[in-house]
Amino acid sequence: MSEEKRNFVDEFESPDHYHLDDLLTEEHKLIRSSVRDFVKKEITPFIEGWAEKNHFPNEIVKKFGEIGAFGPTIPLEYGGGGLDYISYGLIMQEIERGDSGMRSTASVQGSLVMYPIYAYGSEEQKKKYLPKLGSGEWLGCFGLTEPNHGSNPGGMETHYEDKGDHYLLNGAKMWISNAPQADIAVVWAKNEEGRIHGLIVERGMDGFTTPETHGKWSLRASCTGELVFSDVKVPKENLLPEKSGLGAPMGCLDKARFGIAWGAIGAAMDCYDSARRYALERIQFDKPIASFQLVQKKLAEMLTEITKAQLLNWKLGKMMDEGKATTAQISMAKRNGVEVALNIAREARQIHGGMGITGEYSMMRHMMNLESVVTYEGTHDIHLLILGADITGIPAFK
Ligand code: TGC
Ligand code: FAD
Repeated sequence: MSEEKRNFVDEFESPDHYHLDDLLTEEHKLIRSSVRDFVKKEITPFIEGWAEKNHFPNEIVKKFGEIGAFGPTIPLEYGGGGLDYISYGLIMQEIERGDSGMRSTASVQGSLVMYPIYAYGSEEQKKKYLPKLGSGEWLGCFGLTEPNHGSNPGGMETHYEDKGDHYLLNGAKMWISNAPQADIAVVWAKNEEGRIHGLIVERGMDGFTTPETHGKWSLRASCTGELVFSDVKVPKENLLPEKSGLGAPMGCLDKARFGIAWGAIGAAMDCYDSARRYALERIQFDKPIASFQLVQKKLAEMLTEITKAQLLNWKLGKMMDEGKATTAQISMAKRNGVEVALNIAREARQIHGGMGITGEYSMMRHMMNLESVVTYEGTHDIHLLILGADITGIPAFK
């Protein structure tokens, strides 16, 4: 399926009111422009059709691999990009400027599948899986959430028993991005002592199925599903040996939440750019609507929030590179980025009037997508509580 939007020209321009490009290296700018060109060619002309038909374009996986969208911070020798965190952020920003679901595909593969194998895996696991994941030959998914345990993953019921020459895995995961198409799943499960470990489960293992989740009004171009394990025999060499406990999956989420902070601002930039153009072109009362103070207020506030978020993201990227970023700092950026993007999508849609509810423009799709982004990788309120615990020293989750 490749229904191109008729007469569609993606004229997106990046707002840079504060000359934040001065904070970027030439390499950063080159990476950003090459991913932006890719998105203009391979995503934006088709995305409304994919979203409308609830279609995940499988062919995008190989293409993402070719442009280095998978695992940008993983070393080159393991099939990653060997880049810094600002580069990773810029790649996520540009892809989500096109669509949050497309960014989901890339950030799950890089931060939630490649990263745990790289950080917690054996040398054999790294050599076996990472190059194929980095190139897009294989697609992976990350199974943490369960039907009865979303915000509270520590309560998970999925478990495995040591059967001598293999582990026997039982349980179910829900709401898993990429699941129906994935070749492998990094699955978090408890052992007989109740300790959480990561296991690599491969498609084709007996008793492992990945039913698709239907009826989503959000992330419609991303595929979501369940992971069901019914007496799945997992070879012992598929256990990630180097880290266990809830901190292992949470460490992956730190990386992915960083990507979301940048990605969401990409969606906001797209909405702002579309609203600015439309306001200048649309005539009411014999004037462009951009000449009315209330429309200018909306645009001025959008640009202010985008600029503030870009600065926050940039500083966070620097701290990630230095290995100094804390989970609470990442929570602040993820929470802020998504809230800013959701507000801007709503305001931009209003500027487009009735046209704003159609697939002629991107805001409605961004807005619906962002309802997932504000929920996954920790809900808006869970990130507030992570910040609250950091500020007061008192966790208020329980
Ligand atoms: P708590 O008692 O706070 O911590 C338990 C253990 O985990 C450690 N830990 C971390 N370690 C490293 N990095 C982090 N970010 C960590 N957060 C916690 C902690 O130090 C402790 O270790 P130890 O050794 O002392 O035992 O845990 P809690 O049970 O009270 O829960 C804390 C809470 C609520 C903050 C956490 O569980 C949480 O963040 N919940 C939200 C769940 C979530 O984010 N799920 C995401 C699923 S994946 C997903 O959504 C992918 S969407 C992808 C896409 O499509 O783009
Ligand atoms: P719940 O935890 O049931 O929360 C419901 C409400 O209660 C929320 O408003 C929440 O903030 C609130 N709440 C919960 N606990 C507290 C508390 N202590 N204090 C105050 N309020 C609280 N998971 C994966 O593992 N892998 C994936 O790839 C993945 N992809 C996803 C893709 C999509 C499209 C979606 C929608 C979700 C995905 N998820 C994935 C799951 C996602 O991480 C969870 O939906 C999320 O963590 C919230 O869990 P829940 O849906 O069970 O909500």
